[in-house]
Amino acid sequence: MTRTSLAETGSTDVIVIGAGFAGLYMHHRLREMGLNAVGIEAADDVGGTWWWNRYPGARCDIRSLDYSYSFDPELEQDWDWSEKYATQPEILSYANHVAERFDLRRDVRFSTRMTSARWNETTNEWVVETDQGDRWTAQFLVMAVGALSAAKQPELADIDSFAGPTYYTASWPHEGVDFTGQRVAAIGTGSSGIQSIPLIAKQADQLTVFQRTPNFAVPAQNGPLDPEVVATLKRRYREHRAEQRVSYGGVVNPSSEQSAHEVPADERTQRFDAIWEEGMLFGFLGSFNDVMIDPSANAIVADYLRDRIRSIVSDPATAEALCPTTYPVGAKRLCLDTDYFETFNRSNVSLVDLQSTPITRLVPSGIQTTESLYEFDTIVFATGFDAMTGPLLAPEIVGKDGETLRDAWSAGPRTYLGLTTHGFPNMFMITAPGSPSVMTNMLVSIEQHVEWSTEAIAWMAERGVQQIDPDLEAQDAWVDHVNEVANFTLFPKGNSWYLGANVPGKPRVFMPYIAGVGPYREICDGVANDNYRGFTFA
Ligand code: N01
Repeated sequence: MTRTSLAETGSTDVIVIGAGFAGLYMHHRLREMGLNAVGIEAADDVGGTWWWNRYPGARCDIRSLDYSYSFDPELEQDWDWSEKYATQPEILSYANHVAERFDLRRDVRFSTRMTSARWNETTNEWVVETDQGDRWTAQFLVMAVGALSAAKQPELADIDSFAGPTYYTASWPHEGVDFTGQRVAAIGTGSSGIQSIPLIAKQADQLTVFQRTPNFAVPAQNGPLDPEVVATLKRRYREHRAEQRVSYGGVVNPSSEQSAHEVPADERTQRFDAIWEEGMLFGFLGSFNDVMIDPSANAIVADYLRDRIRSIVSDPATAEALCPTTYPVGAKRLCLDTDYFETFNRSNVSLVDLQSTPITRLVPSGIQTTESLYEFDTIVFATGFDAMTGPLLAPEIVGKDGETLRDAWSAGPRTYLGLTTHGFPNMFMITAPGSPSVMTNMLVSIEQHVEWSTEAIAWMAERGVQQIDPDLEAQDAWVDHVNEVANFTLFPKGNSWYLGANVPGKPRVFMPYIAGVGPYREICDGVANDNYRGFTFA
């Protein structure tokens, strides 16, 4: 589906950047409202994160029955997921199915990257340019660019000097990679590394994992979905969706009203065992009501998860190196794994702890650490993303008075409700900083953002209003509130991408709003019902 057309110029109602789950639903809603839209997408088809991240083992860490659109009751009845946690190919098939079912590709220019967007104060329009030479104008601009879509190169000296092939999990070759007979290095042990390492280990001759910070991981306990479970859920899917919408994380998980200190140790262990056996990733964070607030409650969960690592990994030194000790559980995103820790018991797998022996540089034959030279045929980088702000700041976005978004956010992102930012009128952002986004089931958050934004557009059309811009005071108050909620918890207590800590020089600001999707939805609805309190219309 590579683009072959010549540069296009034109005018439309809304320009939508991105054709992942957010962009697709936005196109659907806009069409239902009778508005014209032009979509711009860098990939050559729909799917967003699921189009790019094709590394072995890539799968969702939200249960497949939850990680799907709720906007169409027939769609959710017709589609069948095969496993508890869906694989990347299956999720991509779902995105393709939705695009076909609702004819959503029609308005999207694929293989096209937005390079700039400028607000024209005379015509009250956005002027968007692309790397294909297109120039589109529209009253509204929707940035549906994803939160984890700007891959990050690791800061390693002489990174290009390695003579063999290198692969990034975030832009994996579509034809796959055969590691048979190879000596492979994997750098990075976040979710992407933890999912891909067990499968690479099964194929490669040798695998060496370079770990800078160990992560807590919980086994997916994945498997085929029980048809009975599916049928039962499908019978009450509508109620289930309603529960998701008012939940904390966009999934319906039991959460405890008890403090970890109120419960005897053996009862706590039973509860943790049940969560572990169930493969309920975020169940650990809600296992007691103080896990993400009280360091000593958090330490109880951390001790349990470290004991699990020690019980799985045979070599005590390797087990200790794999145990996270420098941050609370949940302060770096919890990972969902299948046989990750077990992989270190294989004779062809070894671990290099970069805390004791950092990488000094790459060389043509491999990786040089302060201690040894390791020689490889191939290197896999699972080194993460410039999260949340990266995709929004990559193009040049220029708002009122010629101010760029990069300047406006030079000390960190500033949004009102995580949906809009002052000085950039008529620009809506889907799952941006200041919204629950990455802390939640993204499908639930995406639907809420798309619905809120399109309802605001419809409200403006009914009143003949041309321009919406959040007030600086409302935005400042929102940013303060987002920080206040975050600082009440332990979430900011790790060097995580939530904080931008993984990108050298990036302002350290806790970006997601962590009060939960239910309370957040109430706030957004309250603002809308109060005639869009905090916004100025022109
Ligand atoms: O990225 P990460 P990711 N030298 O930033 C290391 C979502 N996701 O792609 O922790 C050596 O978590 C870095 O080390 P450190 C999910 O939200 C979901 O794995 O910075 N190492 C870290 O170990 C997830 O959280 C799924 O010290 C370097 C790793 O690279 C988010 O995407 C699957 C380095 C990066 O881990 C990001 O996950 C995959 C260097 N110079 C992703 N630079 C699901 O299951 C970085 N590292 C749905």
